[in-house]
Amino acid sequence: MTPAALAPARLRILTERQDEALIPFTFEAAAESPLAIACAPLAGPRAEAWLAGAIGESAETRGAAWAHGEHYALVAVVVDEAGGDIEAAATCAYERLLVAVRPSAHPYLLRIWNYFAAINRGDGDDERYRRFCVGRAGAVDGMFNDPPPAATAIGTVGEPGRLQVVALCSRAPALALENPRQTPAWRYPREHGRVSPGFSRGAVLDADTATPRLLASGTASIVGHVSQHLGDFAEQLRESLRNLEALMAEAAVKTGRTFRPEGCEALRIYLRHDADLAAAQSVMAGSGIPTERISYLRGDVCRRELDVELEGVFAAS
Ligand code: 3EB
Repeated sequence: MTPAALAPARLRILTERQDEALIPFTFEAAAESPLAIACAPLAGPRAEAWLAGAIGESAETRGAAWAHGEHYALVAVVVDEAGGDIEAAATCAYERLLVAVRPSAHPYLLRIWNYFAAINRGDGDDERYRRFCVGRAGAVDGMFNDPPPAATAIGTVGEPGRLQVVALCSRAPALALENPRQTPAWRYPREHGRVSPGFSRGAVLDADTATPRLLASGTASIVGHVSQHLGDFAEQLRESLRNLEALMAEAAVKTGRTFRPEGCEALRIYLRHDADLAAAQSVMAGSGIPTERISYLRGDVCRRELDVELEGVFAAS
């Protein structure tokens, strides 16, 4: 084996709490920490530890958290939605994020998670998710869109109050991926809002090492740019899995490595309705993804007609 093959992975994810994690995610509906995802855990692991070697410095307060490793860094911000103005909150959060990240040793944004309540409230262009997209687009720079990070945007329960943005940053860019079955989100037609959502379908990290990781963005039952299987939960989940398979195939084309469901390190499945848990578990039983790696969370998809979204990390084999 080459020395590179013996070196520890730059990034790896364990589905449990680890004190030395760069990003110690927990899933708990009522927590205040910038790294606690406010989606009720329905089944599976209640934590993800994103490990990235030794952490040089870190800090956490009620409104922000950051940590610096060698190759990767974490920046998280929580913004109060003054008067429920999600557009202004998104602009504020992304301005704060870029101010912290761009002049740092880890200026590249590779993966972003966005959480806020009542994501589908409001109609047409006034829907809160669409206003979030407008606010985000107004705050980011040219580097953000070239290419945009992999991302998730999920609705939490309760009334509008806080916008939580968590970002994985790096010294070096990742390989951004699009899904051949799906229209790039940054090219969505006008019917999906005034501003196209700024995210890539996935990213391959550490493609220069023996241990690449594929990070899949929030993936739903969308083919082209059109939502599929309205009202059919199991088929929506199967379509999301077909999108995930297509993304893995695309990652293989771009890297010359293989990505398989069995290589999944962590998967989050967001369900709009708790009652769909059993159906989700039965579909996932045939997916090849290790059951013990799957966290089922209560969360609203940003398209009101869709009931499930998944995201995850896959180690190359
Ligand atoms: C979609 O195709 C799915 O706005 O950052 C997934 C991942 C989705 C990220 C975002 C939105 C975002 O529109 C929704």
